[in-house]
Amino acid sequence: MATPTPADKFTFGLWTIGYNGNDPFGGPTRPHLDVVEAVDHLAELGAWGLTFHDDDLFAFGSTDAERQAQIDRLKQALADTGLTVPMITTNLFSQPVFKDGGFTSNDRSVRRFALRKVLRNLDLAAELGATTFVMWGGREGAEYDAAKDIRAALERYREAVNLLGDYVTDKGYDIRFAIEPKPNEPRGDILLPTVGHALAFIQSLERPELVGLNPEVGHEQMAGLNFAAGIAQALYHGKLFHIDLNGQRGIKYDQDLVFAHGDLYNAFALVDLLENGAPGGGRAYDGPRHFDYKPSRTEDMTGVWDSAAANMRNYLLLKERAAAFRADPEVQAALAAAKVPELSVPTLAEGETYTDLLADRAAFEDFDAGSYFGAKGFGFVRLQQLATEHLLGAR
Ligand code: GLT
Ligand code: MN
Ligand code: MN
Repeated sequence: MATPTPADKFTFGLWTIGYNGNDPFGGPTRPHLDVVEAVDHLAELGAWGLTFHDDDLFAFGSTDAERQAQIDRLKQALADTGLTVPMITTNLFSQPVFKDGGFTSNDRSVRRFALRKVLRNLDLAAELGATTFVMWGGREGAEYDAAKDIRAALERYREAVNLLGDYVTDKGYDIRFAIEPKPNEPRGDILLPTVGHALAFIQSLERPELVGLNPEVGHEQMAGLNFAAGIAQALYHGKLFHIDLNGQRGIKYDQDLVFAHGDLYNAFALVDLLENGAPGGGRAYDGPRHFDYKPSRTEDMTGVWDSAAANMRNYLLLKERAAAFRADPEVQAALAAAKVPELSVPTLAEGETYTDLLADRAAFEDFDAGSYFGAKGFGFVRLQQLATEHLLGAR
């Protein structure tokens, strides 16, 4: 059962398996990975799709002919393997021209260039049938407070996303945007640093229905936040448009480890939420399970493909563990004892108003708050131990 098939909807960024090991302290440790080889290997491993930045597929500054040749090679590889391209994204961070950002650079000409780069990439997304367009604004930020007018930057961000919404609407493209938050790295502070910031920003847009989130495990954890809880809130607002799965161990640089190689408890909670978290049970999110990880630079190409497979296997193993957790009668009893289902009961009865509540003496005047629980606890620790035992395969 822990063998991936396309029905599992596992997808990988070309920049993930294609990461050559380059970091701020040392050069590449692996050769360049060609897109056709990437597609072939992913299909063999049971993945469903490939995602990429424009500059991953054809080098920045390519001629139209060079660009088209790479698009054609990709299309042929997709046709040969059945792999899909459900999402694409734009690189607005690698080239020196974007050193102060793309949509929010202090320099207006850079902002206009960034928009043109994205509009061109939207046409490619439509051509390839991608329905999600991710926007990670890694360079949209600053190191120094006086260097960036944050409110002006947010206004320019808004202007950009509004324009992109007009474009896909006028063109009739079946594309939605997914903003990917990150607190820092490469900028000292990045705009829209967490899920919560991005949710608030989306509500300020002219077409909020076109824009949602692409949260990444490690990015929320870099901010010390609970990723599964953030995903639950994104789902609550109907804004989980895409997801970047990987691993992170604590508040430090962006590790992009294999999924579940970081905070294993939170990975378990996340898979349980995605697979079993719909109201009444079942899948709470149906989109791609997208891995955005970096094979460590210590690994050779065998290690790259082993780590790609490990992402998918870990997801499926956690899915099995989560199913066993939910099916365990002791877990169900512990959930009930902890009153977890009771939180879904509205606090006021149907039709009840604050006037009725004020008249209800049992709710206040006669409510013995001081000794209500007596010595009785909720049993949350017992529930967590049951989760631990399922996670460890002890039940
Ligand atoms: C970059 C970043 C990722 C984003 C990618 C999309 S690019 O690798 O670290 O988190 O998802 O632009
Ligand atoms: Mn990351
Ligand atoms: Mn990411």
